[in-house]
Amino acid sequence: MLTTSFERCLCLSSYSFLVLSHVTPGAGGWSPLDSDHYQWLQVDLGSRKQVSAIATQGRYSSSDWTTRYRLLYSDTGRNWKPYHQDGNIWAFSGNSNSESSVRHELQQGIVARFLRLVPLDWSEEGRIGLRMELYGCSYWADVINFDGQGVIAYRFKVKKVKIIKDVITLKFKTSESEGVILHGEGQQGDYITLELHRAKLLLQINLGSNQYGSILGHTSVSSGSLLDDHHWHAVVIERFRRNVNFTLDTHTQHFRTNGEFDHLDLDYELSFGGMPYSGKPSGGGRKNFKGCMESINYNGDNITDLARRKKIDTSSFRNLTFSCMEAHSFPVFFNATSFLQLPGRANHNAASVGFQFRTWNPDGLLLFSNLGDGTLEVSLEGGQLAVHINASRSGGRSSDLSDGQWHAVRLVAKENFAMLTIDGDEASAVRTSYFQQTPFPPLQRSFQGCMQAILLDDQPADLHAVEKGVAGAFENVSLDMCAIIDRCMPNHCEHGGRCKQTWDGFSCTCDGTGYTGATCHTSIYEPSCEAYKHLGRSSDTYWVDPDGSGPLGPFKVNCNMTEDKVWTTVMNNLPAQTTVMGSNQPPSNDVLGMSCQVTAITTSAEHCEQHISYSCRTSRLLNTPEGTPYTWWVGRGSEKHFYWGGSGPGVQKCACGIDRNCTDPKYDCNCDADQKEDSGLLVYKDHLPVSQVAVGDTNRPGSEAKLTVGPLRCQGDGNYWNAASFTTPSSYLHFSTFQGETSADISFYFKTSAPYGVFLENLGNTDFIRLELKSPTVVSFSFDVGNGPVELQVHSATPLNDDQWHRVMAERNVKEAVLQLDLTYRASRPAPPQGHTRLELFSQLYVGAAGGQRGFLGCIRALRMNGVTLDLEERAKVTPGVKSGCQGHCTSYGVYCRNGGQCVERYNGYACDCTATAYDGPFCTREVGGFFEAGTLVRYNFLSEAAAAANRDAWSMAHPLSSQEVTLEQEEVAFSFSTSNAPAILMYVSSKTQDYLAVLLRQNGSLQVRYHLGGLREPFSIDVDQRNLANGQPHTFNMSRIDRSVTIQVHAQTGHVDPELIDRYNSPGFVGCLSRVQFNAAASAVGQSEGRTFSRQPASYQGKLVESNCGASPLSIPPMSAATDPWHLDNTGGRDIRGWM
Ligand SMILES: [Ca+2]
Ligand SMILES: [Ca+2]
Ligand SMILES: [Ca+2]
Repeated sequence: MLTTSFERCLCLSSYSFLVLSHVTPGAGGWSPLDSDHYQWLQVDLGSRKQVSAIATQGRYSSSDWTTRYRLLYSDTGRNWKPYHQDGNIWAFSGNSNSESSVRHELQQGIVARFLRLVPLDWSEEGRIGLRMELYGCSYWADVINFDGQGVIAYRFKVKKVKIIKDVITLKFKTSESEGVILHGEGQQGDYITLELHRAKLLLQINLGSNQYGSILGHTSVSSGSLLDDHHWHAVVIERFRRNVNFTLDTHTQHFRTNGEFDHLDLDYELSFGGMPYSGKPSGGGRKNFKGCMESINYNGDNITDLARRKKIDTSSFRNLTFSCMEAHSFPVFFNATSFLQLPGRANHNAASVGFQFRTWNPDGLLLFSNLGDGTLEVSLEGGQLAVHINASRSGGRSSDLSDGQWHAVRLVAKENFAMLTIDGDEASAVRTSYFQQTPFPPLQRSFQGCMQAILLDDQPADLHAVEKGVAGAFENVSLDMCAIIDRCMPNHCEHGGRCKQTWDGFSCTCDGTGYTGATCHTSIYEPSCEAYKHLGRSSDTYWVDPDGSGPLGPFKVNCNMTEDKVWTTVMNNLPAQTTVMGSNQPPSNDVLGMSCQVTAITTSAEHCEQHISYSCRTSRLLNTPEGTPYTWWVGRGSEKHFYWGGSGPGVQKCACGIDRNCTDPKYDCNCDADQKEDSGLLVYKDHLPVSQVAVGDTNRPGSEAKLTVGPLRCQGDGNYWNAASFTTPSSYLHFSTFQGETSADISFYFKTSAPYGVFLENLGNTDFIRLELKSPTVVSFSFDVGNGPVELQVHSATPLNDDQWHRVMAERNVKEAVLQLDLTYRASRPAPPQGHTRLELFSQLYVGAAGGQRGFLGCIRALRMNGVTLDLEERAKVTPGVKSGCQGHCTSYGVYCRNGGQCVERYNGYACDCTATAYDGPFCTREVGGFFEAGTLVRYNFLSEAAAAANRDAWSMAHPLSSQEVTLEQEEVAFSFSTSNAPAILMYVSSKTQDYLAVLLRQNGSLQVRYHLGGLREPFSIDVDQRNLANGQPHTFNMSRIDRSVTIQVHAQTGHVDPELIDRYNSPGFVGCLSRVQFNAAASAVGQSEGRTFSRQPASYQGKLVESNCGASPLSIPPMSAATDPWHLDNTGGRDIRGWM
């Protein structure tokens, strides 16, 4: 066999030296007689040691080596624990020949006396063969055994302590799922408790509560799972004021305590291992800790050492021991193909069986036995326990037993009688005395999980004998260890997604979170109103998530898209004119529900404002510029501000103080002189939103104050248009290393005419992440998290170097990787079930190029990585070869300008110019029309703009005919109308010559078009529709004429109409509604001259005109109907929207 020794050990920073295991001289290594999965090599290090690395070699000069292996460790040579890494039982890659050595640093150091190496795969040419070296250093620690009774009481030197900073470290191991590890409390209501609950660690802390409620300071954080495994777990709690780092083994959680206080005020003592004996009621019947603790350190005091030296109160212990009591539960670990066979009594028709089990799987066969004249089965079915005798069902219970916790089962069965007890609960005992034969055999799914404390006929099963092969039998069972993993801890489901697990993996339920994807990482909402606008949406209420996959949750805003720049409005929950009273000094706080989420909007906006108003009677506002302000408001970052609406930072004034028109010039606010009201806009964006107003002078006799804080209104979204142009292939922008270890999402728009280029890249040692245009039709997303490189590609049907904006979205999480191009192409790949999960990067993030690779030429815009928009524009300003911003948005977005509107390029974006259309609004889709009363007349002047300015009131052209004349060679005329009055002239176009064009309703309501054109001696008229159109209903009129060919459309009726001469006809004025008036919408058709436009707004009108669209239905069809629109508010409830579709 093999000998092992520690020759020496120096402990430097991480590892230094060495455990060596060397081999029986001459044998050249270890090679078992049988090469199968039941072989292992065990090392006894003599005492507990810290092991930091392992190296293996094949057997000397042979074809025997081990290609893959597991590592188990134990303090006692019993109850083994497999080495874990990245959430899995780790399989080390071993050797591929007999000579070269392969070394692995252990990411998670092991402290143990015994190690076992279990070969999983070995040389195909030979057998299992191994030489091994372990590296590490010595380890020594004080341990204390807690018997479930005794408690260590650490008394403070003074009766009350006020602590601003805590550092608490300890290790524990236990077989119990409940127990208080440490506890301290004070009379102010402060407390700190660390305890095990359902085998998870629970830290509860309260730094104090204010008079408004005792619950406010309570903070509870849970960590870990399955901690009742009788293995060591290390805890570190570091607190400074309200900031806490809570570390369990290798997982650290950072959180801030609730409430507003910074000090932990404790009285008298802190206790370890249970609640103190002072008889305070806060114990709540919680169990004391039973198990072992080591190296307990509290703010620099070594508690274990103090206990050993009897410098600390341990009087509650009956028997204090400084070594661990070992458990003797002998766990057995089953996977899907395992079985364990134990010998029972022969020829016996009764059975008594007891065991504990734990599993995540709702189904599995736990026990099968032949009775004297039949069979007995105990199985889990849907998380409930069921017993079958002779294939008959006899009982179960309703609660879920597949919850990962240990559950104790005891079954006594005899002939056709059985009694089942679960978790020692007599109430759950099932007695049954008759069975029916069922035609179907019971479920036969294998059990996956652990069992321990197996009793047969009230005797512990001799599993050592089974292990040695002298009794019973087993297959694919791991004896003396329970390697169950909680795949939901730490929880990879983000944003509150619920984690569900089975034996092999976990899945996330994202319903109602506002996020989607395999780990609920990606927001289903757009980040801003601006983004919705450019998806073609109109003004409405929308959910926005300004930081995307970042931690801020989505919220509702109103988006007003009727102006060139989008307005975002966020309401608050303070009613207008809220009466404030009963305070003679601040704070009298009014929390406005303006959270940090809103701050994300103000950060990216170009302009923000918020109206604030204070109406007052005997309640002063700010006081004189030198005096202490009575009232202040709290803005972004919890900063207090002492200026009022209409004023600005730095001066303690109201609007009237700035404008020098306060009612009493001695004061800078009207209310400081007891006059009515001070109101105005707060426009200093970096101070907004207003989250709190503290009003302080409302307690005098007759005081009355009313506060109104208007909604936050912000304009624009700088993030959406933040762009850079890469003008040389070698140019790039660099940013700090991308932090996306477990989840990474990257989205951006690009526009290029080059056939390839690297969009971005970030490297680690071997890990990397890269997005690239590989060819004109292929976008590639590649990365390596440690399992080897992975590449996803999407293939576009059309070339992507078309100088149009394209959107790329990529996400990589522990479950899958997804790449999406525009809304059309998507590729995804599941992550391997086991292996590396963390993306560890070290280099800077390069955008636009990467070392030695084909750089990107073109524009990149709105680059967001894990919810953070990178400021390409700012970085481009200081980078040669890269320009801020990007030209040419109209090539992509011009299609959004409807009804003939012209797309106009902007430095950061584009706008639609609707002046040559009968429409208005950001996309030229809002109709311009009006309701006409009797005598109302609207005039349009078809002049050049300069001429129009000079002749604004001209009915006809006032200057000599020129090339700027309207020549009626052809027309496009369209409008909607509704009226009940006939006859009427709907439209009349005249010129300085005798030419004219008129559309009129005749006496009987029928429609007629009349022309007088220069070449004709008499006007001609066309009777278009003989029906009475003066019926109050909306009608649409369309007509086009080229020379003498006229096409007219009314109500979608089309036809060529023969011209007919008629007499001149006089009509009274039109009463009704006229809209969508279009006359030669294409400017070139109006006349020959360039640059001629006619105003969409009437040049003048008489009488009363009320804006209306005449009840006509909208012309433009929204890009997406509400039913298929995932962003529409009605559709955010029940639907699960996968990916980025
Ligand atoms: Ca306190
Ligand atoms: Ca978010
Ligand atoms: Ca990695």
